[in-house]
Amino acid sequence: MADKALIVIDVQNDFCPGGALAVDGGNDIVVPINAMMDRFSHVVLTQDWHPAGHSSFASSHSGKAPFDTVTMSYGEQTLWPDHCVIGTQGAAFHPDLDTTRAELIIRKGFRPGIDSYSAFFENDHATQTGLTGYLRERGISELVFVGLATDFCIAYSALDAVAQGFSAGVDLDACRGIDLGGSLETMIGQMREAGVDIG
Ligand code: VGL
Ligand code: ZN
Repeated sequence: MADKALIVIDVQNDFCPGGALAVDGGNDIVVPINAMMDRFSHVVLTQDWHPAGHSSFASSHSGKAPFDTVTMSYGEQTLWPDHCVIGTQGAAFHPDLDTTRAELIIRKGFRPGIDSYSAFFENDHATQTGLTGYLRERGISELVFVGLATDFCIAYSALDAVAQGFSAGVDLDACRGIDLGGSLETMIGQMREAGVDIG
């Protein structure tokens, strides 16, 4: 087994049915993801982790509704329902996710003024989470992404991974998407074009 990591993105209660930003079928991928872990020498989990009143929440912008967009200092930002608030049940991992194999848990989106879809960079494409350094120091160069949501956190993570020279794959059977205005097809196309191995 080469130094290959399974990167499990945001399998948290708020992205599963019944959660604040539920992704259709989000809970269906938990068992398949657990089963995949044995095929990898390393497992990393990410957790969307926002303070109350985060700037990506529609409730923080007067007159705005979830899924509207605003312009932030770093560019256009989609607004979301309040979700994954630090320390809440919604921010916890799905109770059936096997977290025992995880060597690292990366939390992202905790700066009040900036959102973070990617596991590597926040949405300004400059603020780093530390994941790149961790993987490089440990000699891990092959990454497979699974989790939620395909067209946001998975796509941004996989695109950043290839841009930084990692080999990156996405196993779509173990991902589910939000699909805002065709974003699922758009982002899958962008990943393919960038050289992400879409399985
Ligand atoms: C995500 C929207 C807002 C994701 C996180 O995990 O894809 N999407 N925060
Ligand atoms: Zn979020």
